[in-house]
Amino acid sequence: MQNATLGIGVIGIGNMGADHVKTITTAVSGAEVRAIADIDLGRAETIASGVPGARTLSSAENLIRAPKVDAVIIASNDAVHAQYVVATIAAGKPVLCEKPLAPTVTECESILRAEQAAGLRLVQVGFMRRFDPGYVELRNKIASGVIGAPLLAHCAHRNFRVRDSWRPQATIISSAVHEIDVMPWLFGREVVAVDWLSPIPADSGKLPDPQIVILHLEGDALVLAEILMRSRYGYEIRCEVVGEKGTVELAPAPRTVLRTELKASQDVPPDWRDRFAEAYRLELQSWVNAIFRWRSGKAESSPVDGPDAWDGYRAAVIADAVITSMSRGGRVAVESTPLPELYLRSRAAAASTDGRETSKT
Ligand code: ISE
Repeated sequence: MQNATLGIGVIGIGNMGADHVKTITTAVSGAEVRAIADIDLGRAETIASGVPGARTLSSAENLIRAPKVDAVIIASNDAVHAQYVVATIAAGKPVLCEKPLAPTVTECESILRAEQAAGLRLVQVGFMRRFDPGYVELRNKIASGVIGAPLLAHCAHRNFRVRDSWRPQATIISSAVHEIDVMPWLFGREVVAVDWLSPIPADSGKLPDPQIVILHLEGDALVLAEILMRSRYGYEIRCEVVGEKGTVELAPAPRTVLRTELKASQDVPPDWRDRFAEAYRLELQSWVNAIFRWRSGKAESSPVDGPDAWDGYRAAVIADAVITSMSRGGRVAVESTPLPELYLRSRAAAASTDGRETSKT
């Protein structure tokens, strides 16, 4: 690291990349954005011009190699995630890759191989819900045993709208992938099979809206996830977990209720950047803190604090099974894969110190 401030390079400056630049610049301590790369050079320059000390680099590869870049955020098109993640691992730098880690299982496997060859977990995946205070509380409540063993979850994942170019598979890889990641984490159980249902066949040429994704978890638990891509009223995420002796549910996200002129109302956000703003901030701050701890040689052997490449790979395996169910119908089994030594060690260490640091450095 050049000095006490961590230098971050951001690849891909669409909505999510720009949002990360803003959050790091205004709400994360110990880090600054020093380089930005995007195929749209004009947009990259516009964003960089608003960030003191940041400049645009001509390619993602140059950004990854740049000496002033200590750690990399990948928020580019999903199709190039794997190639940039592998290049960042080769450079020995920590990387936070937006979800999905990569759209295919094969690409995720290439990332796992690269990390294992490096002998170090360098990759964190942007499953930000694991940092959302509501989801964290949900998980703690389930773990406390207050609702008894969790039996079932009802989820709703509603996008305000999506572009006409969205294919049915994208709804799983880009949207349902969050339930696919977060539900096993909440329940502490693996997914063993999946089902996909929609009144609109995936090969009809229309977006299958609505869909139900069913995750069968170990121990006979079920997750029913409604995936709706065009709610037309806003972005909303719901989750209620039913246990043997009670239920626990995410509270509606808005913090206020407005009462005026004989009406009470709450805002519905247009998208995930609003809804999960605090989760993104905590995710980035935890990642930066973990990199500092790793650099200082403290306990952790890795600059990752949150979902790692193995979690990204498992999500891709499960998403792939959902897409198979979508195309051929019926239940599809999800094979369990033996956890490689590198990931086994980190899970054992996390189990002994469960709880996440969210304070500033
Ligand atoms: C979007 O790409 C995201 O990343 C959001 O987190 C997700 O909720 C949404 O459905 C996706 O379209």
